[in-house]
Amino acid sequence: MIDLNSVKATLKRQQIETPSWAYGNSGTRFKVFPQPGVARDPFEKIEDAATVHRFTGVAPSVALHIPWDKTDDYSRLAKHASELGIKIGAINPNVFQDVDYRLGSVCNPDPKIRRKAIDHLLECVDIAHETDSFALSLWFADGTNYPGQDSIRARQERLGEALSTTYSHMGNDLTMLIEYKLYEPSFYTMDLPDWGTSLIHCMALGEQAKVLVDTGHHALATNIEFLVSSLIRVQRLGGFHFNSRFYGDDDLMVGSADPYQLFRIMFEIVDADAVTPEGGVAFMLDQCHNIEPKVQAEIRSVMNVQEATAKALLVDRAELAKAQLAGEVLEANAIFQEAFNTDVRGILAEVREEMGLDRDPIAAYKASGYQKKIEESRIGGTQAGWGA
Ligand code: PSV
Ligand code: MN
Repeated sequence: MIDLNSVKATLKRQQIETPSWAYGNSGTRFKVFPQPGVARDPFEKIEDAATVHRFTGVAPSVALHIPWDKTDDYSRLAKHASELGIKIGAINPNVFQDVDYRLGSVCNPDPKIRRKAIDHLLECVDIAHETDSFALSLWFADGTNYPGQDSIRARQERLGEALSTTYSHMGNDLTMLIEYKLYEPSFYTMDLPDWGTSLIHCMALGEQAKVLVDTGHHALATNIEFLVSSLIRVQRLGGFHFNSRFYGDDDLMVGSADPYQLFRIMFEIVDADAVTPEGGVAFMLDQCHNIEPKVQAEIRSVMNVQEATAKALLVDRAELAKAQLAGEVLEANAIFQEAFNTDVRGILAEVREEMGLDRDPIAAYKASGYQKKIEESRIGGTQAGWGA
C-alpha cells in the first residue's frame, strides 16, 4: 500500500534547479528569434528564476554559466538571489566559445591554451565559493573531427591533468560534476563521450567528483535508467541536466517528448531513495526555449519533473518486489505501468495547496501579469543570449 502522505511529503521536498541560460534568447544555427521581455543581465535572469520558484515552490536555485553571467560582484549577485528567495546553484564554466579553442580547451595540443582553459576553471571555482554554490559543473566541447587528428590517449592524459588541478583547488565543500556528450561539436571523438569515461575520471579524482547525466547526450537507443541505476549504486550520480529530445541534443522541455522515459529514470531515483536533497542527486534543467515563452516553459518543465516523480513514487514497490521474486513478468510490468498511467495532477495540486501555492502554477503565472511587466519594463539594453 502506498502512503499518500509520505508521497506528498517527498514531493514537497524535491528541488529542481533552473538554468540562467533558459531565460536568455536562444535558437538554432539558422535563426535566433528574440522575444519581448527577455532578461538583459544575470540579475534579471535571477528574477525570472525566482518567479519560477514563486509559482512552483520547488525551484529554489539557478545555475550560472560563466562568462554569459559574468559580473564584477558575485556576492552582490548571490545577495540579489537570496533577497528574491532563491540561491545560486551550479557554476558552469564555458571553455567552448573562444577562438583559441578551435582544437579544444583542456585537451588542446598547445599547453598555453590548456593553461588558459584551466585558469578559467579555477576562476569558476572561486565564483562557486563566492556565491556559496554547491557545484562546479563541467562540460567540454573538446574532441576531434578526423581519425588521426590528435592522439586520443594524449588528450585523455591532458583532460585528467586539468581535472586534477581543478579538483585540488575546490576545497571540501564543492562537488565537481562531470558531464559527457556523445557527439557535437566534435564529430569523430568527443574527449568525454559517455558516462564510462566520466566515471573513470571521477574515480581518479576522488569522492567529490560525480557524473552528470544530460538526458539529451546519448545515442538514441541508450537505456538511460540503466546507467542512472549503475551510477547511483556506486554513489557517483551527481545529477541531471534534464531536457527532451527527438533526435540530437534538442534541449526541448523535459517530459515533453517521452514522459515514460522520464518516469523510468525517476523510478530508479525513488528506488535509491534519492528524490530529496539528502539523496545527493541534483535535478537541474538544461533547456533552450527557442519558440516558446521562457518563464512559462520553465514552470511547465518543473511541473513535468514533478509529475514523473509523483508517478514513480506511486509504484507499489512491495508488490513489485513480490512479483519480481516470484518471476511474475507480466504482473511486475503491470504494477509499473499502473503507476505511470495514474493521473497525478490532483495529488500535485493538493501538494501545492498545502505549500500555500496556487493549485495551477501556469494559470497563476498567467494571471500574475509578470510576463506583461517584463515586456513593458525590459526595454533598451541588450537581451541576454548565447554569448551574453
Ligand atoms: C552542452 O550541450 C550542454 O549540455 C552543457 O551542459 C552546456 O553547458 C550547455 O549545454 C549549454 O547550453
Ligand atoms: Mn547539459
